[in-house]
Amino acid sequence: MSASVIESKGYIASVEAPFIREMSEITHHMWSLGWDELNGGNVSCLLDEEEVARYINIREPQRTIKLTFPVQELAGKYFIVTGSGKYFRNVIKDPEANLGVLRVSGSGESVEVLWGLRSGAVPTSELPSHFMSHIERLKVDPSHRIVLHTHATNVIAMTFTHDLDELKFTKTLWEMCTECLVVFPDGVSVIPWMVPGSSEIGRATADKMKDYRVVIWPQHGIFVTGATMDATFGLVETIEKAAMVYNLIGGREIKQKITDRQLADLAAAFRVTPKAGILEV
Ligand code: 2HA
Ligand code: ZN
Repeated sequence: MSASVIESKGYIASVEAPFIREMSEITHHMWSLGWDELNGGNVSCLLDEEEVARYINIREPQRTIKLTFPVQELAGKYFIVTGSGKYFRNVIKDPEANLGVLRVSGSGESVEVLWGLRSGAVPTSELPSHFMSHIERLKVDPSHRIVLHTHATNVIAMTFTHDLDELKFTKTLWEMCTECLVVFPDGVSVIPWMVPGSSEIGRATADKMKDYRVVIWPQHGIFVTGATMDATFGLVETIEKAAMVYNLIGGREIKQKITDRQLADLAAAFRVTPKAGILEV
């Protein structure tokens, strides 16, 4: 990555800021996995004011962008987000053009651009789903920080051939790799196919986020939340791996599988509580 440093009214807004570096690295990684073709995918991360202020002038916003959906609950909060129409492939080469650091205004009706989104760029088209998901996850998990959307290839493929009932979908994922139940005992949720970028898909996604960290968008991708980039990305990796196994064995004779009794034993051994209504033991 370039070590360029941008002087801004006495502050040093450096692309070496840990939160800018983390976003640059994770988007590059996701692009390398083939999940984020073209401008597919978007990430947002809640930041602490003190951390932002160490690298960026937070007193003089560069411009304000009106939101089509008010987010009073997030007033005054800081985020780093990917830009609308921006390619994950390019973030690492030019973070300032492809990422933005925002503060939600006091009224919750607009965002102030503090850094990045160069040349009039705007935040991700999925900002409604991101912001509404942040609101719901913060209510149930004070350590929540990240919302990540990606076009994970095998998850998308699985939504063509598998029943979209979320309990059945979760059970199949648990059965694909032993690790799955331990990593997401709370399961995955699924919404119907909807037009992306809309407030409607944002509301449907956020509604699921009251009970789940994961929402699958059929024939589109996956929305995942978490407290750290490692945990959030690791969750996507694990689900995508299970979906890959499902797709690899699809249509072939199954000679043995993990039984419900074995899944229950696994949960007991790792002290996790499987989502109710899935295992029959
Ligand atoms: O950012 O992934 O869902 C492009 C998308 C829309
Ligand atoms: Zn998408």
